[in-house]
Amino acid sequence: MTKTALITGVTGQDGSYLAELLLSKGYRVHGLVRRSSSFNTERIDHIYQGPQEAERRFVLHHADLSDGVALVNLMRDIQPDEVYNLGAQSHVRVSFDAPLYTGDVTGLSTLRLLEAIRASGVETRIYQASSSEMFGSTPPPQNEDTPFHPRSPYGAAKVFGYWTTVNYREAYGMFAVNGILFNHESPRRGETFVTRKITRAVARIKAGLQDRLYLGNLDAVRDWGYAPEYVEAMWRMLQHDEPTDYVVATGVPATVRQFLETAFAHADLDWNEHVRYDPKYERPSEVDALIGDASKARETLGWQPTVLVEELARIMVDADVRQVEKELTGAVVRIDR
Ligand code: NDP
Ligand code: GDR
Repeated sequence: MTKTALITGVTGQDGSYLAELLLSKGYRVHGLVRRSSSFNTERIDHIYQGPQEAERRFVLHHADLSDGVALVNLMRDIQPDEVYNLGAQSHVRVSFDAPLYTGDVTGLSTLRLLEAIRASGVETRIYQASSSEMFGSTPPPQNEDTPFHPRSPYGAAKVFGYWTTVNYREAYGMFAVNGILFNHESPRRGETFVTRKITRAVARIKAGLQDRLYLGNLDAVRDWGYAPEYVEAMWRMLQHDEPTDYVVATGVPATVRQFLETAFAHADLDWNEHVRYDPKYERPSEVDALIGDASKARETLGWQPTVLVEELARIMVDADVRQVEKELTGAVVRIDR
């Protein structure tokens, strides 16, 4: 029987890979898209199916996570078997500038979605995109039993979403799970996250379009994995017999500086000649080190990462070099901010 899924945040990095994965498995996929004055569907344009198409399996709906009534209506109309809540204001630095907005969209919206499921009476499984940022200042390695100590409005909002999900599982018997995902990147990563900012700068410096790259803290340690592999873990969590929470990570630490070195070296560039410090990119309180222990996901779901940080940096540089070439030949028109 064809399964139906609803993805919030379908236009984002993870949402686009997850939509591809579910479509490849024969799902009917519904995606929530928020209204924007400019195009925000670039990552899913290649799988778009218009309303005229026969047997359409990918359907987009305009809605916003702040609109609880719209969420109830969507649940009632779509009757999904699985819901993936990936929508969020997901930028940690920005969450210090827009804390209330982030608390609402990233935190409270999880509750809105869970209530929409309850109010509509739909029988569905739900995945909540929880984050390693919830661990904040608790030292690594971090696993499912590690206490949370968030260091940003974003991290605190994700803690609210996490516990709300656990509560709906305990209170109402919902199949509701948290994937506590560590940083995962790809050529589709938003351009203001540090990995993509770096790989895009490498490609532009190589092409002579840019000379300087301004960054903040280079000492932060992160555990960077490859996004297409991480959406596979999300799907596996909802196929398991028991609803429970999982850490998803590579277990391999690297500093921002090491990522820089690998990315620049891959293009035969010396990062020291191009990178400058700008305090603007520092956070009021930083998360120093995140290194995940994903033993539970490996043992229970059989999930294991294959792309580690150095290969990831090379994949992203290669993709950005191709992207800049396309821009230069006029195949893609874009404005850089
Ligand atoms: P992105 O920032 O790439 O995507 C976020 C998505 O949420 C976009 O589709 C965005 O729409 C949508 N969105 C934002 N605000 C609203 C709103 N008010 N109503 C509806 N949709 C909204 O994030 P990622 O794909 O990287 O991450 C997916 C999820 O996983 C997020 O919840 C993130 O916080 C979480 N996460 C991510 C990790 C990572 O390393 N990538 C690690 C751990 C957790 P639009 O395209 O219009 O902006
Ligand atoms: P993070 O990712 O905060 O871990 O959140 P980001 O790439 O923004 O920062 C990683 C580390 O790099 C340092 N840094 C910079 N960061 C940015 N964005 N820009 C810079 O110029 C810069 N210079 C140094 C940061 O201080 C930080 O230590 C991501 C998001 O996807 C979240 O949604 C997700 O939950 C977590 O990963 C896990």
